[in-house]
Amino acid sequence: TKTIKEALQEVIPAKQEQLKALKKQHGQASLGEVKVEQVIGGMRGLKAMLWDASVLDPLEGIRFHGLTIPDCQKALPAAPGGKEIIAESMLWLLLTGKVPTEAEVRQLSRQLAEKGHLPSHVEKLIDSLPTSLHPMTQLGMGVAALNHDSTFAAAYEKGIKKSEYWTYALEDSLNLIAKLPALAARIYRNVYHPGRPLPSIDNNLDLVGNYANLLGYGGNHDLVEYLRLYISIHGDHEGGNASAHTAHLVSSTLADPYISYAAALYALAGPLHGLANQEVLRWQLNMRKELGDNITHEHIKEFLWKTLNSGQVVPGYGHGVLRNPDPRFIALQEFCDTRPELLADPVINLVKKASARTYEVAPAVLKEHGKTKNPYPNVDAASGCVLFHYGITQFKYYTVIFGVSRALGALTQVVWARALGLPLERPKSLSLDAIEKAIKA
Ligand code: CMX
Repeated sequence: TKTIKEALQEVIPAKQEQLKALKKQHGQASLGEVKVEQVIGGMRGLKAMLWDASVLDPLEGIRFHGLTIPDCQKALPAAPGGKEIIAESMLWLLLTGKVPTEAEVRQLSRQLAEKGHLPSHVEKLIDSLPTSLHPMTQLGMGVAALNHDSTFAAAYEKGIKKSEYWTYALEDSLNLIAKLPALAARIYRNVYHPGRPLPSIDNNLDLVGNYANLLGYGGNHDLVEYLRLYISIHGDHEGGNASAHTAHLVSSTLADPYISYAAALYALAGPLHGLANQEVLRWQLNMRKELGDNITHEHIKEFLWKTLNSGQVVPGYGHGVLRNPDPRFIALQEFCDTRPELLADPVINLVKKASARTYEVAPAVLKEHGKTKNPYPNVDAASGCVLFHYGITQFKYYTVIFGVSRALGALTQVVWARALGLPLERPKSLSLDAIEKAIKA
């Protein structure tokens, strides 16, 4: 059975050749013009990054190396006794472009579990933080402190050839992914269940199986499966999203994978990006508080208008690229729909119903409001509500789970950027006067 490093080593030379030929033969070819509205409008639609592992189509949504979410659900190995995609399968696909065998995935699970414990300085750091500090701030601090043991930083300091960068970037990236469950679960324990003992990592379990155990939910098979699906499909969403792009930018300075991903986590922690899943639940619970449990479409419509008229965004709706309902939202909704026993639970039902009903009303209201280019739900519209159903009710923690997931894609690109020898990212900026001058010229 191949290791992930061996599998990667096999595919790197062809990509290096492809890049070399593209640069040599078509370096001066144009991929389109740059409009003023793109420069002043957050670079929407600007083709300016190389990112191989996933492509986001505005109408169809995400594909990972050409595979849609339903394709991945069919092709990628699940955990023993499970059905959902697991993080290791997705990581293998993202990194190598190949669908792994079951044996390859089990080997990767073991490799990650064996590296899963935290160094004591990180445990001490996390334990010293006030429990009132936002869990995302804590996660970023823990990830940054893991760079104490960066093999990339140590090797760079000693002096290594450029062609060897990727091997150290891979080692750090796998170490980081392996340690995220222990770090994220320690934060959860400290903030919400102080003093509760943390179980040790089981080398026979997959990454998310261990994460669920450490969170204290390992006995809930459905929640473990939900977390596996959630973490796999949140793994990558093209290169331009704020968190992945941040990791790419920071690592282009040859900062090691730990501090590159710590920076990415703080981009994820903004309410227009990953923090939206926390915001959705806060908004949805406020709706319930104000309108009670017998919510009608008319009530939801009024509540939506109240949000919009007070100048706030409707969290969980809209997207920088997507122009249709997010297939990740659909996959998470389907997870619920196939579990009638969950839908029958009154607590589960309340939140799910509220989000499903909002979905029935919000697109028409947002279209009438007339601002957003995409009136449909994104992944965050459903993800937090389902965690709430299963008992993870502390919604300030939700983006941490997203943060465990996004490492899969963002670190894949850090490894590939080193394998392809991509340079420092450094776009040109223009002043308002310079833009005006360029238009007149
Ligand atoms: N509710 C109300 N107004 C919205 C809106 C929403 N859900 N989505 C967009 N708009 C508004 C924008 O604020 C903007 O208004 P102004 O012209 O006054 O600035 C206008 O519609 C045009 O925006 P857009 O081009 O459609 O969207 P952007 O690419 O600029 O922004 C996003 C995308 C996601 C930030 C935005 O849709 C939003 O704020 N959504 C709510 C927050 C959210 O759910 N974020 C999570 C996204 C997924 C993720 O990253 O995890």
